[in-house]
Amino acid sequence: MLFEFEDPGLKAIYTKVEADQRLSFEDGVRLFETPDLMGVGYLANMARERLNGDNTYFINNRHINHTNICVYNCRFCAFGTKADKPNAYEKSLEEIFDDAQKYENGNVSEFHIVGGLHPDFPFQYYLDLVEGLKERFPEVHIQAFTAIELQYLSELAGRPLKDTIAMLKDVGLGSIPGGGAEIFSERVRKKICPEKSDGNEWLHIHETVHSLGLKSNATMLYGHVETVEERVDHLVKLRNLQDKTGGFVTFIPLAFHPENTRLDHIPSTTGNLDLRALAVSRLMLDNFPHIKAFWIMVTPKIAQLSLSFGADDMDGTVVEEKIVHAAGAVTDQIFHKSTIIDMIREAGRVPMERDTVYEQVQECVA
Ligand code: V47
Repeated sequence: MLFEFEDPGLKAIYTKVEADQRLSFEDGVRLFETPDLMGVGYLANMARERLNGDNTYFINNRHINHTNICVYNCRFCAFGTKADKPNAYEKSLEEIFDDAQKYENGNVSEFHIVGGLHPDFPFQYYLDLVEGLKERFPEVHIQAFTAIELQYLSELAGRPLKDTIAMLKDVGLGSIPGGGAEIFSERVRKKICPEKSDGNEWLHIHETVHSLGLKSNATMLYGHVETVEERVDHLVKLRNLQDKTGGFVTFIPLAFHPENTRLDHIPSTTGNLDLRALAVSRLMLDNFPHIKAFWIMVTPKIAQLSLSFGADDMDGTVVEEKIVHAAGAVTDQIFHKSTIIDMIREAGRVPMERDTVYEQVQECVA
């Protein structure tokens, strides 16, 4: 080993990573706590290159946030609002179909759809949304509705969760995004999102999704009131479910943005924590094929650096993003394909355009 760890305690973890052995809860805590960020990055890069080589994935996609009106009042969220507030909006199906057409004539690989839990939209709205997009854009994969939304839709439909997801799948739902996981710790959920279903329910919903043959992503919201132990516990719970179902494709650590939220006394995350969260995720989630640095969330600069700290995916073109921008994100909302490709190449990696579930993957040659 040529690399010199500043923290000699990381050598034992190096031995495990080199032997492709599973890391323990205590290893996860050490990786978050050690001052040796470069050492953590070195280890994560070993795991990243073993799993994905130099490949760095992105997708030509469009995010759609159909409404910000929400029955919940999560304290970390600046996006959700009430119908009588001036910033409230709700999109009709026709508006959404028009918006979908606006970027590249709808010639994208994925629509990524997430929204508030609207008090009045009927279940039929969601069926028509998915079905209408699929009819108009049959080639586009629809990744829609977080676990929290799915649970709410099942209540709206008055049907068991599994039937509700199956009905959405029948009209064209292709996979489920990773949102709503926040941090599984009950202590933290009580403080930041007391109305939301608990961590076990989130896991159960994804298990149900996987049992229906759909893939999904997972997230972790970090940088608010959670402890290091709670972050590691979150990762271990995801790893356990992935052992059971194999249905997760990508993990995305989400950096908390405090502005305009009821937690705005908390400082924004640092570059050190953003890189570390990605690196520790890569190391702990040995059974997740991909780790995504969502450039909107961590800034394009950190996303680019993170390609040497465990991440192998940069999300995509995005086009329109409202959730993190409501909470003060200063990043652009759109990156053209050529910009993403240049950033990946500049970081010494190989840009690979993918579909949502990495079934069709193509190296960008031009
Ligand atoms: O569930 C809300 C988070 C999520 C804030 O699956 C916030 O590929 C930071 O899940 N600061 C929605 N985060 C976005 C999401 C996502 C994004 C990109 C890709 C994928 C994927 C999923 O955003 C919410 C919540 O955890 N969030 N408010 C905030 N103030």
